[in-house]
Amino acid sequence: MYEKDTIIAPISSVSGGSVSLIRISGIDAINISDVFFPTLDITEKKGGTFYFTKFISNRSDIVDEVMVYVFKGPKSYTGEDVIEISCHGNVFIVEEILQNYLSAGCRIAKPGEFSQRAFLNGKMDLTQAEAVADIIASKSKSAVKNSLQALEGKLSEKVSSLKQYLIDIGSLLELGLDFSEEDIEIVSNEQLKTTLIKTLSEITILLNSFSNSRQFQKGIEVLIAGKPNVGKSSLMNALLEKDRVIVSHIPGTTRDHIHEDIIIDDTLIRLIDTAGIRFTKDQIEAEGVNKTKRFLNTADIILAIFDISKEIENDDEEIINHITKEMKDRAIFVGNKNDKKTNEETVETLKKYSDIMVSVSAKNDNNIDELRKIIASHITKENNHDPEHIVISNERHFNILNTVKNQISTTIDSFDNEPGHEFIAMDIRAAINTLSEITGEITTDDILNNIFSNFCIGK
Ligand SMILES: Nc1nc2c(ncn2[C@@H]2O[C@H](COP(=O)(O)OP(=O)(O)OP(=O)(O)O)[C@@H](O)[C@H]2O)c(=O)[nH]1
Ligand SMILES: [Mg+2]
Repeated sequence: MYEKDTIIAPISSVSGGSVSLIRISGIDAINISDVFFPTLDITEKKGGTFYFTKFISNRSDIVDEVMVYVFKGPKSYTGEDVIEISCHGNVFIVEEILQNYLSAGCRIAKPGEFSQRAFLNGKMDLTQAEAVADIIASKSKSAVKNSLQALEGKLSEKVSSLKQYLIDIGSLLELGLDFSEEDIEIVSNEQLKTTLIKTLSEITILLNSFSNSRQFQKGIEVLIAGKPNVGKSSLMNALLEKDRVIVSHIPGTTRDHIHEDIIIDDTLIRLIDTAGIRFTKDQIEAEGVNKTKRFLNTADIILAIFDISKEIENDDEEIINHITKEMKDRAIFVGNKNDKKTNEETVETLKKYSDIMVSVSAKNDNNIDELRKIIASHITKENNHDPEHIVISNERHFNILNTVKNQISTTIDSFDNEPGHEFIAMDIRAAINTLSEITGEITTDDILNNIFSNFCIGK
C-alpha cells in the first residue's frame, strides 16, 4: 500500500498569510525540483540546508522569489527526500508551483499522506502521527498540551508500560504451561489477578481522562436557555460584545439556535442562543423548542436565564425542574434585567435552587464580566489536570483501551470458574494485541487509511 511516488501539497493556509509553504516528498522530490531552480544545482546540495532563489516555471517564467529547504531522507518529516518551498501567500503563485510539479510527474498528496509516510518509515508511531492532526484541531490551550504530550511519545510510553505488565505475567504463565506436568507453580492465580487488576485500574484512569480532554479538544458548548423574552439573545450579544442576534420585545423572536465562538480562559467557547422554552402550539417555534431541549442534554455549560424583575411563571418552573433534576452541575443561573425593580421573591426562589446565581443586565452590560469569570471558573474546574498525568484525547485510543478494559475484566471475572492457565494466557495475548493497535505495531491497511484520511490535506 505504500506508494513511493513523489507527492506535493501546500502545508500552510494557501492564502490569508504573507507566506505559503509547499511540501514535495518522495523518491524524485529533488530531481524534479532541479529544473525549477536553474541557478541552484539542487541535486548537489546537502540535506538540512535552505536557499533564497527564484522559482522558474517550465515555460521559463519567473513564478516567485522563494526559500527552498532541502531535506534528505531519512532526516525529514516523512523520512523520504523532501523539498519545501516557501513562497508568497498568493493563491495564483501556489497554484502555478503545484501545476509545474504536477506536469513534471508529481501527484497531489492525499489527506494525511505525509504523516502516513512518516509512520510507515518509522519516523513516528501511530499515536504521534494522530497527535499532529489533533494539535491542529485543538480548540484550547489545554487540548494543545494534551496532544503535544502524545506527540512527544508520552502516551506510547504509557501504553508500552501497560503492555509490559501483561507481557511479563503472560510469559510466566506460558512458562508455567511448559512445566504443567511437573507440578511446579511458576505463577499463582493470586499473582495473576493482582497484575490484571493493577493494569485494569491504570486503564480506567486513562479512560476517565477522556471526557474532559475531549471537551477541550472540541471546544466548550455554552447554551443560553430560558423562557421567551427573558433576554437570551441580549445576553448572547453582551457576551459577544456585539449586536449579533436580533433582540425584540416580542416573545418567540429567536426561532432557531444561533451560535458564535468566543475565547474565554484560553478555551474556545461556542455560545448558543436558543428559542425560548415553553409549551406552544406554534409549529415552527415548537421545533426550535425541541431542539433546545436536545441541546440541554449535550451542552457542557448551561446559562439558565430568568427575568428577575418578574414573578416566576410556569415556564420558568419547568426549566428549573428540568435543570435541577438532571443537569445541576452544568448549570449557572443568571438573573437578568437587574436594571429594573427586582422581584425579591423571584431572586429568593432562584437562590434556593442554585448555589450560583449571577444577577446581570444584558441590556446595560451590567455584571457581564462577573458572569464571564464564573464561566471561566467552570472551565478551569474541569481543566486542572496534572501535566505528568497522561490524558487520552483521541477517540480511537479511547475505543481501543475500552476494548482492552473489557477483555481484562472478563478474564478477571472468569477466575471464579477456575479456568485453565492456557485460557488465561490466550486472553492476555489477545489484550496485548489489542493494546498494540494504539501505537500501530499491529494494524491493517484499512485502519491506517481510515485514520489518515481524516487528516487535512498537507499533513
Ligand atoms: N430592562 C431590560 N430589558 C432587557 C434586558 N435584556 C433584554 N431586555 C429586553 O427584553 C426583550 C427581550 O429580549 P431578547 O434578548 O430578545 O429576549 P430572548 O430571551 O432572546 O427572547 P426570545 O428570542 O423571544 O425567546 C427586549 O425588549 C430586550 O430589550 C435587560 O437586561 N434589561
Ligand atoms: Mg432571542
